[in-house]
Amino acid sequence: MQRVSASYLLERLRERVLVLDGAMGTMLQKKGLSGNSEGFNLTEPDVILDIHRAYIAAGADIIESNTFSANRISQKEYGLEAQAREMALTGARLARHAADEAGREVLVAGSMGPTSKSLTLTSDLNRPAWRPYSFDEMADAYAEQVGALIEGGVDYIQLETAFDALNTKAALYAIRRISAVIPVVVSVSVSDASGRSLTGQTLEAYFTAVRHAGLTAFGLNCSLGAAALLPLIKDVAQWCDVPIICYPNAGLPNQMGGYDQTPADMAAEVQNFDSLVNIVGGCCGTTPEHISALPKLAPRPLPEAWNRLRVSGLEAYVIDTKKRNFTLIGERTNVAGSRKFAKLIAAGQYDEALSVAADQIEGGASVIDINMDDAMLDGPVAMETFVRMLQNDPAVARAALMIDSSNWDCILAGLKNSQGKCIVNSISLKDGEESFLRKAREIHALGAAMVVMAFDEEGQATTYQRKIDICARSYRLLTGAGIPPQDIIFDVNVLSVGTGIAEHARYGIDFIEAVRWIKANLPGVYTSGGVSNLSFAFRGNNAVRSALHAVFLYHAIKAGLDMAIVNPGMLQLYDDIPLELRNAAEDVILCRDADATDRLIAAAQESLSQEKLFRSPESDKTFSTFSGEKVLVR
Ligand code: THG
Repeated sequence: MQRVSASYLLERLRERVLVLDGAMGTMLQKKGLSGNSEGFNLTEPDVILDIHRAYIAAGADIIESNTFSANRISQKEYGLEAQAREMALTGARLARHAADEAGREVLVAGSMGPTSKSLTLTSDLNRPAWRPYSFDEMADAYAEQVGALIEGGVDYIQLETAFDALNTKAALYAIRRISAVIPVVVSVSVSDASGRSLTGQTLEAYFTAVRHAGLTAFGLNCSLGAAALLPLIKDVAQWCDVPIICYPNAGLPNQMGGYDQTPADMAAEVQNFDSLVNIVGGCCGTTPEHISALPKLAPRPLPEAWNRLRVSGLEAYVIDTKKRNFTLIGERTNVAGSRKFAKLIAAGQYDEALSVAADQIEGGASVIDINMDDAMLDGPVAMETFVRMLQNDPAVARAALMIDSSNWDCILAGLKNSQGKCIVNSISLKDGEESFLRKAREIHALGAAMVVMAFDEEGQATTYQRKIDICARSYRLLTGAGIPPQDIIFDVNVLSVGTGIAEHARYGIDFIEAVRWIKANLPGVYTSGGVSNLSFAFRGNNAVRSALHAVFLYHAIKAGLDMAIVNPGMLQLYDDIPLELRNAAEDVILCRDADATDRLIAAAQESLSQEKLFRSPESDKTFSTFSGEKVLVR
């Protein structure tokens, strides 16, 4: 039974700054106990209890269980993985016991460290895509620890000294698998004063990647002393929409690796955290004397919750529709959409394949669409390898990822190997409500936003009415299942125009009008589309293709389109298109009259002869759409 709820904790944090205890390891060392700290829960329980009591006597409102490394992965280094659960359970019980005998409210935080293994960085430079553990193995180890901590009576879970957001996501995934309600705090340790995680993320990118689990607080511990953490905490306070926690070391380490900042000196530095934090305490080198010396601080007022879509790679990216920053998603890292990329992946030339991603970022893409759906490839393996390799190239890793596949295992492979906040492309009602909601919940549990296609049990929506009906139904189902509206991106199917087939004539305008309806009627959601689909009938004629894309985007953005999957290298501005071509493209997209397509084809031939470009005889006759069927081109 959960003792305190997240809303109860939030109320306490609104009233005043709660004081967290200080270091456990420092106190064990002072008592002559070194080595496997968590092992002392089993062999020296009275010593652990006395340390908890000393911190409570020093005024701590929260004590942390001595369970930082009480997980199978960390304990394996001592050959004690079989005892990990017992260490976690006993550690939680000892802290609970000390808190319950305090005679006032003392909360117990169940401490969980990051393990010494990274899911994001390789530990073998000769094998850049190799990892010592998979996401699922790490989540399983964490699940065992969380189960024991909850059984032992902790009030909430504290993921601390976190250095890799993918490890943190595995922990959050494990926690939420076991309890939907237990409050969770995430505290990151940065590698230096620049404020990046060990794996290279900014703190904002990190927070963006882990926020989905419903955090009770986010902040920083360890790393540096309070003075050096102050500018980083000021940064966190700019964008963090949950309470802030900070528990610094006792200054910077001395030449022996020890800490000798006095309680008074630390207290003076912590004074500067006034109105910036909601939980404060101590990390390495701090003692009960440091904790009792901490100054009384005013709490940071609780900020308003985010309601915009934010994604991240190494850096955070806000999709802010009000500020009209239309977002480009690079389409070329798609084995079905680029022959060049497909060849590189088939040949295992991942480094060159990464340059395809880098070029798109150079061309203005903030998000990279990755698709490995090819019958000749093992999609999940190719996805895992590409996403892992990507971490080694900071120019590519800085962008957010859109994981594009019709194979669910391939989507999971992308999400379980990305440290940032991704977008899944895509889910739909194609296989019914149950499968739709199961996938949506899993995507949310893994921390990603999702593209929802206008597709249902009857098939793909091609008309305005079907597009908006399916999106309205999807919205009701998803928000009812707890998916935040800002993590929903509707794609109402960009279909090929100018094919000469009468039923295709309204494809452009119906997309645009459906986007307008969604933005007016489904609050909080985003819209996207794969623009290059629009012009498949004009393959080989890039002048016409990019004119169609530019005109389409011009009108779709005015109707409220937030982002699009595009070839960033082939974008043109509306105003730069030759007038005759632009008018013809506009007539087709807005479906102005029955002859529009003929005029565009004439303009196309004109521009083709001008550019001396010729299509091959085969590509003149047919083309495949992305849904697979062949369509005749006149
Ligand atoms: N919606 C969503 N996802 C999508 C699409 C969509 N993913 C796939 C696709 N549609 C968007 N991506 C592309 C990628 C490439 C092309 C079109 C759409 C393309 N490629 C060139 C061609 O076929 O002519 C290939 C050129 C080459 O080989 O270099 O046009 O709508 N959610």
